[in-house]
Amino acid sequence: MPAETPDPRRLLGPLALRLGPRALPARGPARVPTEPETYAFALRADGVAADDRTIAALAGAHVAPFVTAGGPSPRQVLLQVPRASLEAAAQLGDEAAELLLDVRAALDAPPPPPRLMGVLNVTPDSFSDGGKYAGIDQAVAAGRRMADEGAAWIDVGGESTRPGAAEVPADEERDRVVPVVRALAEAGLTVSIDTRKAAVAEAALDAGAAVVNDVSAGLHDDRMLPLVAERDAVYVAMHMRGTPATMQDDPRYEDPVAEVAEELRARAAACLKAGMAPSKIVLDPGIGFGKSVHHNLALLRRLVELRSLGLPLCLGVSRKSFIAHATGADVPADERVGGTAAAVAFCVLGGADWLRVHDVAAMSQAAAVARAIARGVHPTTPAPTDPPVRP
Ligand code: HH2
Repeated sequence: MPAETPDPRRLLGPLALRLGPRALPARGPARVPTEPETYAFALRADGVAADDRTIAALAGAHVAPFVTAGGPSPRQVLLQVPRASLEAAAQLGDEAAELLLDVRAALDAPPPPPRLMGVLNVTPDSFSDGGKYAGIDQAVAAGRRMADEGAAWIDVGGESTRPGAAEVPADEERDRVVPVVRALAEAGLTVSIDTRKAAVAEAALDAGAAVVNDVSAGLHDDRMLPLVAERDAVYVAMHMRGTPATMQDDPRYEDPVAEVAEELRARAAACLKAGMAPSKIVLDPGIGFGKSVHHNLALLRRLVELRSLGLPLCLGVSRKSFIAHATGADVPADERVGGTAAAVAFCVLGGADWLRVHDVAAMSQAAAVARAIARGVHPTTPAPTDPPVRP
């Protein structure tokens, strides 16, 4: 089954990447309140000039200082583009204008509901579901069950990347995952392979996987990005500082959200440079990977800021240790479902596109309720009938 391509609506980031490597958006798109027919995008000032060729091609477009509460910002500019110019340019096939039109469309349409990625670890030692499946048949049955419960992708992993975990040799990891990937793909499910190694990703793609989920965003293995680009697979690029073996040794950030955003932006640029289409890239801030509890909580609280990256976001909060820390109790991983649901609700409100979860049915419900509170239910959703009153 072909992988669903991520929602193409948040493309301001790739557009800015094309304008120049440092011309990246500081903020997402915004309407200009005084002129309803003009659209505005806040970009980083470096590398964007009023006479930029791409901007100049958009008739009537101009660059102005970005005015914040403290006055015009020297670090940001406002790119203003009349709607007519966008449409005219798009008809001429101007690539940048088409991207801007996608952004404009996004302003009018609510974001789609997030989709779920079911976690299926075929490892002896994963922090939550390690050693859970005695054989391939049990693993495949679990993957099918997650798909029935609403998972769009089944994320198969053969190496634990929990804090302190040692690397597993590629051939061992490959032997763990390939039979499960093949069986799930043959059953018609969309399979994601959770690996840092190109050799494992390649074997999984050959066995029918459609998505590569890489916790190192290509930094662990030089061959990963060219492989994914060449195979035209969907790629989840996750943020991590260091390696699982050492990443929790006193992680430090001045501003975790700004720094994670900047580092993800660099990885997105590397993916594009390797030849991946923007519509095939998903970014993940890597909850628990080289981050303290405070860093994780800040990323979740300020998730909406990562939307300015312009690409779909994936979040993996499921059963992670920050949940136990937040409750102040030593809650075992498989008893963190309630905390996971709370975190999932924040992810939904922050604009997550993908949620990587162990408890698919419960998190599908949590995500639907969070979205309904934020946006209301769709008008065609049937109202449930009240249960009969008991005598
Ligand atoms: N977290 C884990 C593994 N892969 N991938 C993405 N994109 N985002 C994540 O947050 C993420 C991930 C770690 O969780 P898990 O697979 O359950 O445990 P382990 O690494 O011990 O197998």
